[in-house]
Amino acid sequence: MTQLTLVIGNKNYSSWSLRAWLALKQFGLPFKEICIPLYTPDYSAKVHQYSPSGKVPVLLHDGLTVWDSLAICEYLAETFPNLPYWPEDKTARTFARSISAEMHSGFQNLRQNMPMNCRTKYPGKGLVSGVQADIDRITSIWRESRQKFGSGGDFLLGNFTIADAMFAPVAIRFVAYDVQLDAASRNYVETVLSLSVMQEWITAAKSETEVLSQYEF
Ligand SMILES: N[C@@H](CCC(=O)N[C@@H](CS)C(=O)NCC(=O)O)C(=O)O
Repeated sequence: MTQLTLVIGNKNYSSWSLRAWLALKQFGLPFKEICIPLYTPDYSAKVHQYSPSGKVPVLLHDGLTVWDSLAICEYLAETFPNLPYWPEDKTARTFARSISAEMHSGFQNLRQNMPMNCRTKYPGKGLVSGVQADIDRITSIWRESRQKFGSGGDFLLGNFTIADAMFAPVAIRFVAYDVQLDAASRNYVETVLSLSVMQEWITAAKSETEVLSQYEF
């Protein structure tokens, strides 16, 4: 197999990087990792060596450059059709794609006010106007997905799919900010966080030393 290379940011803060990293790791694809710490003076120059958008994550494979987390996930699904990146059933797949896109394009209030931080706990912080509405929509998506399509396993569509990779950073946020959740959502958060690859990411994040004050309270 041609080498896969994933360019990511700090594991402690870069939620978009986590999504693409999980999509590779959880499906057992070997890849080389290049980490560029975010917002250092030479960050922009370094990341532009790989990414036309100047953002991480970026996947390099077979002479191709794929940037943006969802495009990377779709590229992996297309390139490795034998891996169950999306559910086989069309109805479930359509739902999975829709909620993945909704996560990718939405929830700005939650993303801005409860930035991902694997290292620190900020219980009760960030719950400003608009954030609870994002939390309510996310937990409603999770409940609906589990109820309609989740009978084959503990993830949103039963088995782990791209949809779980897209929502995984939210699980870290909900624990970090001690967000009050219904039982089904709490179970789902536990399922995601107990994945060994999630623990691997969180352990690596905790060993990082860079502190980005804009993501701390
Ligand atoms: N929509 C993009 C968002 C990527 C993104 O915003 N990445 C952040 C790090 S988590 C970044 O590189 N920021 C650098 C910048 O905005 O200059 C994706 O899904 O990959």
